[in-house]
Order: sequence, then C-alpha cells, then structure tokens
Amino acid sequence: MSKIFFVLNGPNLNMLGKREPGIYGGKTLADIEADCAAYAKDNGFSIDFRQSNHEGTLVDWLHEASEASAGVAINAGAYTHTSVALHDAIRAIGAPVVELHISNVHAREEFRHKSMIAPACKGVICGFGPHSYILALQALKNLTQ
Ligand code: CA2
Repeated sequence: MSKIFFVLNGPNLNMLGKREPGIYGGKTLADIEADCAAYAKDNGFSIDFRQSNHEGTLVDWLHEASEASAGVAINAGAYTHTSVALHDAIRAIGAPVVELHISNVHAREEFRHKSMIAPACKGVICGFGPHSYILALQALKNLTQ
C-alpha cells in the first residue's frame, strides 16, 4: 500500500482565492488540494488534505496522523504564531512534521515572524506561494524514504 501524508490547514485558509489575492494568490484551497494530489500521484504516495478553523480539531488530526500517516505538512495559519497546543501535539507524535506558509511571513508584520510550532517541526518552508505545499510534500518524501 502507498504511503500517505496528511496535509493540514488552519484558520481562514478556506478563504483562499476569495480575498487578499495580492498576498496569497488567486488559487482556492481546493485548487491547492488538486495540485498536491497530482504531485502525490506522480510520486507514488497519497494525501489526506484537511482544513479546520478550530485549534482542538487540528490537535486531534495531528494525533490521528501519528497512527495513520507517514508524515504531516501543516499550514497552521495564524495558530502558527500563538499555539502552544499545536507545538505540544507536534512534539507528541512520532511522524515527521513540516511547517509551511504560502506567504513569506518574515517579510510581513513582526507578529508573524515568530512561529510557536517551528521548534517542534523538522523544517519550515515559506514564501513560495501555493508551491510551498509541493515543496513540503517533497521534503516529507525525502525525509521518509
Ligand atoms: O502565508 C501563510 O500561509 C499563512 O499561514 C496564512 C495565514 C497567516 O495568518 C499566516 O501568518 C501565514 C492566513 C490564512 C489565510 O487567510 C486569509 C485571509 C483572508 C483571505 C484569504 C486568506
């Protein structure tokens, strides 16, 4: 059976493509999911792509990923900058986790420069637009081969 990676998305990412195209581009989250699924298929693995606006749900999904996946790519949205709960959940699971962002958070407001989850992750990818998702999946593939 092929390897599965979870791709988890946090708050407001369901709004992609509908507002703020100058920062996040014109693709919807469904477009990004389709790109990730196509990349996964080309590379012999599969993805489980999810979005929630709720911190606890993301914690539950990280726990689930520990049993059900080979690794996690996470765009935790604004929870990146605030969530000790996500930091602890990432530390608690065995699967490798890659943090990703569409925008270059370091070129934006100062409150986006700090990631609560980065120290718990294998690495961080940001600033490449929706292609950041593909780069995160490529990193997971390399980490788990
Ligand atoms: O650049 C990223 O991927 C972010 O994780 C996006 C988050 C932001 O809080 C992070 O600092 C960086 C925001 C999620 C998307 O928010 C939208 C708001 C309005 C319209 C469309 C998307």
